Amino acid sequence: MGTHEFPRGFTFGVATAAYQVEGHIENDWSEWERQGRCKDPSHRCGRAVDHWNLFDHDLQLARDVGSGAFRVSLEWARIEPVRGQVDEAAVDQYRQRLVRMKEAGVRPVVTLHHFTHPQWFHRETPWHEPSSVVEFRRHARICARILRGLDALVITFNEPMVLLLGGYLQGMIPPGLADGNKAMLALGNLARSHVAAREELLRECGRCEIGISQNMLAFRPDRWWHPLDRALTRLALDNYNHAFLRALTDGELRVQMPGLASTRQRIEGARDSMDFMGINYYTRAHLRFIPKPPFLQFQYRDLLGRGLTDIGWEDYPEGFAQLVLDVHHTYGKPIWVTENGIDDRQGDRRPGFLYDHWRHLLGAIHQGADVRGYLYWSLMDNFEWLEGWGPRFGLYSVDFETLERRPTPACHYFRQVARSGVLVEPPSLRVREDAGR
Ligand code: IFM
Repeated sequence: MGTHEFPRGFTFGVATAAYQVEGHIENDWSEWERQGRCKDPSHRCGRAVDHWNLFDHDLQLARDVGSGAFRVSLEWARIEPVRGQVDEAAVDQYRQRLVRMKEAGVRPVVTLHHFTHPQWFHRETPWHEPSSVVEFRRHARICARILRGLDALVITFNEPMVLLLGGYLQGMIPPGLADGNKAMLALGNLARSHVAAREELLRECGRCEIGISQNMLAFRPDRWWHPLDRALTRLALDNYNHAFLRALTDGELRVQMPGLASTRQRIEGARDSMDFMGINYYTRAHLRFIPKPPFLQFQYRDLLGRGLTDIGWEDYPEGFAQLVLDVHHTYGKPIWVTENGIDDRQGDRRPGFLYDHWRHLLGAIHQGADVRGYLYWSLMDNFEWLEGWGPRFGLYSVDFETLERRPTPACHYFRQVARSGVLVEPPSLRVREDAGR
C-alpha cells in the first residue's frame, strides 16, 4: 500500500438520517417543532428534502460519486407510530429500498436510532425507565426483519452522548430534561438497548456487523497552562468520547462528571458487544473552567487561521488522526468513519476539507489503525436539527424550494478518490496553495 493509497477493500460512501431527509414524519421532533421549542421557533422540517419519494434518484446520486456504501436510518415513528402497532407498509418500503440498494452494489449501512422517537415514547416508556429497553428490543426485532440477508453494517445508536447531553442534561432537544440522575439511568438503558438490539439482529439477520456511531471531539484546554482547564479536558475525553464505547467493550458504564452526573453500572451482556467502532468526527472544542455553573465554557476557536466553517466549527483535521489512533489503541477493533463533513455554503472549501481529512486518516491507517470505510456527511443538504435549514453539509446542494439536487465541486473529487482509492490533491487546493505563495 503506497502512502497515498487507501487499503484494498476500503469503502467510501455517504451518510444520511431519516428525519433530516425523508420528510413527512410525525415524531417527537416534529411535535417539538410544533410546540415552538426549537432554538428558532419558525423551524419546521416538514417534507425535508423528500428523500422518501426520491429514494431511487438519491441512490443514483450516491452511486455517481462512487459510493460503495450508503448510510440511512430506519425511522421508528414511521414503523411503529402507535405503540405496539407496526405499519407493515412502511416496513415493506424500507425493506424494498435496502434490497434495491444492495442489488445496485451499494452496501446498506443502517442506523436503528438517529435521535428521534415515536411520539408515545417519552410519555410512556422514556429512556430513564427500564421499559425503554423492552420497547427498543421490539423495534430492533422489526428492523432485523427488514435487514435479513442484506449483509448490512448496522448502527444501533447514533451519537448517544449527543442525545444524552441535549435531551437529558441541557433540555435542548426531546425529551427536554435537565436531570443528572435520569440522564445516567437513561445512558444505562441506551447501553442495555444496544445489547438487546444486538441479540435480535444476530438471531434474525444472518450476516451483519453491529456497532454504534460515536460523536467524538478533539478537546484542548483553552489555557494550556491552567490546571482546571486541563482537568476538564481529561474529563471530557473520558466521559464524552469514551464512556459509552467502554461500556460496550468491558461491560461497565462509568461516568464521572463532577457536579453534573456520575454513575457506575454493570451492563449485562455488553462486554465485547461491538463488531466495529463508528466514529463521527467534525471538530475540536476548547474547554475553559469558569467559576460559576456549569463551570465549563465550550468554544470553537480558529487557532490555526484556517477560518471557522460556516456553522462556526474549527477545521481541525489533525484531531481526526489523533482520535482514530486513540480508538485503535484503546479498543483494537475495526473502525468505520460513519460521519465526517463540513457546512460549506459556497461549496468551495469542501474539496480541500476532504483532502486534509483523508490525508490525516491515511496517516492513522499507516500507523496501524484498521479503518474499513469512510462515509461523508452528507449525501445532500438536509435539515440540520437546531440549526434548521441554514447549514449545507451536502456533496449535492439542494434547492429547498424545487428540491433539485445539484453537484457541488466536491462531487467530482469525491468520485475520483472513491473510485481509485488513491488520494490526490483536489484542483482547488492547488489554487489555495498558489494564493498562499
Ligand atoms: O446532522 C448531524 C447528524 O444528524 C449527526 N451528526 C452530526 C451531523 C452534523 O451536525
